[in-house]
Amino acid sequence: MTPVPPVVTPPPAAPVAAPVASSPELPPVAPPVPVAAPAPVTPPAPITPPPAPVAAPAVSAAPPAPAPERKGWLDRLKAGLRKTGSSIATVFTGTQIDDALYEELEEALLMADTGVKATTHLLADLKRRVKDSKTTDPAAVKGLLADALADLLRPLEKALVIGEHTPTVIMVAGVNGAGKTTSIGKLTKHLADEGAAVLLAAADTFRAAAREQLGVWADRNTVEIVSQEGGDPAAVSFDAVTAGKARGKDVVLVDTAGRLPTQLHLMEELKKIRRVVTKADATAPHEVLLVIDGNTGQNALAQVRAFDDALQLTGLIVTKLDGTAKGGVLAAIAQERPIPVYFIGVGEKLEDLETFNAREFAQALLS
Ligand SMILES: Nc1nc2c(ncn2[C@@H]2O[C@H](COP(=O)(O)OP(=O)(O)OP(=O)(O)O)[C@@H](O)[C@H]2O)c(=O)[nH]1
Ligand SMILES: [Mg+2]
Repeated sequence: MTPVPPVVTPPPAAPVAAPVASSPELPPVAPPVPVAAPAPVTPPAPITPPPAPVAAPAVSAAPPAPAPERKGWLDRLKAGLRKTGSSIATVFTGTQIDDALYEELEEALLMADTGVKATTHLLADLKRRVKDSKTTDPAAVKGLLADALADLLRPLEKALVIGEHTPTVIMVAGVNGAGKTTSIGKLTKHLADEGAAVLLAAADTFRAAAREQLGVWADRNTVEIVSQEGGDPAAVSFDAVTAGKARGKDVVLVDTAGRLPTQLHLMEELKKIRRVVTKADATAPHEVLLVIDGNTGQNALAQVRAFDDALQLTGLIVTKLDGTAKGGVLAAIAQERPIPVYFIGVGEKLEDLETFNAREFAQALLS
């Protein structure tokens, strides 16, 4: 491929202005770039390329213990999933555990986008739990269902680890409007809060507005962005990874344009981005994330399959769970294509990205 001159926009409020690369070549040496984390106390430590990552950030996505601030968003998640919760809850309002209860539950789970396979699995598992515990109270069955669901979802719980590679290159894909760019903005804050230096790559070169949108998130987070007017998305990604290496960034986040899995030429374009990123760094991409809109129902599963087949996904971000999502699709994914859910999106603001916890999610869904 032909190297294309990157347009590097430095963060607007960087305390030490990194020299703007005015030459058409990639910056030859890593300039002392301040870590743009919003921690005011930390002096801008110059990053020397070879030694271990700045704070050896093993950013863990799975929280050891739920912090108090998790409560606020949990309420939002519960509110978003309320419809599912209440339709499942009515199943358990009867006086006995009988076939009618299980039939109603089956219907409610299917309505919640759980899909046939996961629903069948959950019902069989639940019946076993009811039998083993000799439960006779329908209200107690709800708790057993929460256990069954949490167990089904648990394999999706995984921490996003950065720091093993410098930079950790994370490619982000998904259908149009799924929430890719917003999630990248939120993820940038999450990573910066952990002390990681992040570089954004505007590989959605399809629309000028897409570059600008990512630029806004870069500004909000005070991080640098590599973009290019009307360029080739693979070339932008290549430049970004190269720049990330040169500047000792901890993470390079690559935003791509939305596309449907049926648009084969666009899926080929994604594969090309992936290949070209590997040319810039033989070990990259280290993560390939699919962003899915929690409202898309069973179609989300089709998206997971198609993007996984094309790109070998390493993780998912499920967005808009604060809205009208039914939530059951995560069970379907766990059953049929268990790819880790690193984060869930529960709003449009910077802080509205949360790590996924199977137990919390099961409880929110059934609350
Ligand atoms: N309520 C809510 N809205 C969200 C969430 N994530 C994203 N959105 C909104 O969804 C819309 C689309 O988000 P984008 O981030 O632009 O989606 P995208 O996947 O980058 O879109 P394209 O690049 O056009 O394919 C925006 O209005 C976002 O504010 C979320 O977790 N909750
Ligand atoms: Mg976008």
